[in-house]
Amino acid sequence: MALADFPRHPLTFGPSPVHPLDRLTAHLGGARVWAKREDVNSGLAYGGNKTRKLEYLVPDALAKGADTLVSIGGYQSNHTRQVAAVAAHLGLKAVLVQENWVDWPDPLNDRVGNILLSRITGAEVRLDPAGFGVGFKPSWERAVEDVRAAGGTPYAIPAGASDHPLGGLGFARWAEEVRQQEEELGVFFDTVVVCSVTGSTHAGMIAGFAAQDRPRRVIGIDASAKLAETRDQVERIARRTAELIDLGRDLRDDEIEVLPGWAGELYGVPVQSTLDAIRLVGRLEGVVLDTVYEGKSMAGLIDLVRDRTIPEGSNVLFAHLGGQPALNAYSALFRD
Ligand code: 5PA
Repeated sequence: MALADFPRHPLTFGPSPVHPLDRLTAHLGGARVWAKREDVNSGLAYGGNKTRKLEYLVPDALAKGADTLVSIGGYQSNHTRQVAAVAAHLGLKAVLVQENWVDWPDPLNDRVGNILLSRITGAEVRLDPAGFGVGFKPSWERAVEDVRAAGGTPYAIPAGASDHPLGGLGFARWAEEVRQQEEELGVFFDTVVVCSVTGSTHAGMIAGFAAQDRPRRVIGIDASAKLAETRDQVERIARRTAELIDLGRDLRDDEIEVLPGWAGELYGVPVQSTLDAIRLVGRLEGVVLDTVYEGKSMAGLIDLVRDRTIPEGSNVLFAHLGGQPALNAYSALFRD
């Protein structure tokens, strides 16, 4: 089936904006840097990359008669916040398992930011002490069972909506959207930089861009600090998505590129390069990045532009995937 034939339930405003980051470009003195803004892609609780993925899961959930979306993430998960808002928008319930993925000492970690928004939009939030891991968890399976036992019809959405048959479609479509925007802008983005953790954002892009004629480099920056697992997940989902949209060929290994170097030691804990990137882009552009994801992928982009891995003369597109609400749980880092 071609991508265009999959049912899609629009949850976004339309194509997300693309614009140059001219002051950052001048500061770095190399490739021209642009951003495509998933952080402002929807009116549902600030949107973000999961809102795009959910556009393809929602028709499946509705077709199956679901009345409750069940998902999982850390206390400050952006994904579960978007599931909660989408459920509210559709008149469904949401049950969210929120695990202690990040050993972060902020006393309001389980109160402010994303988890606050999930509560406001009506989700049932279940705090769970389990640590970071994007695989299938007993707590999530229990939540699915509980909904069923109470007479509901659950629809299970894995961490980041990634390890789901339709999880890669949202960003395969993103690739097509980029192609159209390039035509309008008269520019070609030879390099795309994207943050990768549960993998289907990056994987969907790989599958989507592989269907286009002009080759480009899609660089995933690992923010999980578990490189091998993230790379496996990206590869698996990219190949599955390529098959699903009838790409007609196998993906080559060199199309799957996840780089380590900016995640630090632990998922969710920023390092110096993360904080430097957040301050730099905030001060030069007025664009806000978060401490868990986008600050890390931007730190990668900055270094790759500086060291000419992304050559001068390139147009590099930074996929801004959202995530700012979590900053509320990191306020102590920005007091000075
Ligand atoms: C997330 C993920 P993938 O998980 O698709 O690789 O995307 C990484 C990513 N940027 C990048 C932002 C702002 C993100 O929220 N967030 C997860 C969450 O629970 O919020 C799935 C981990």
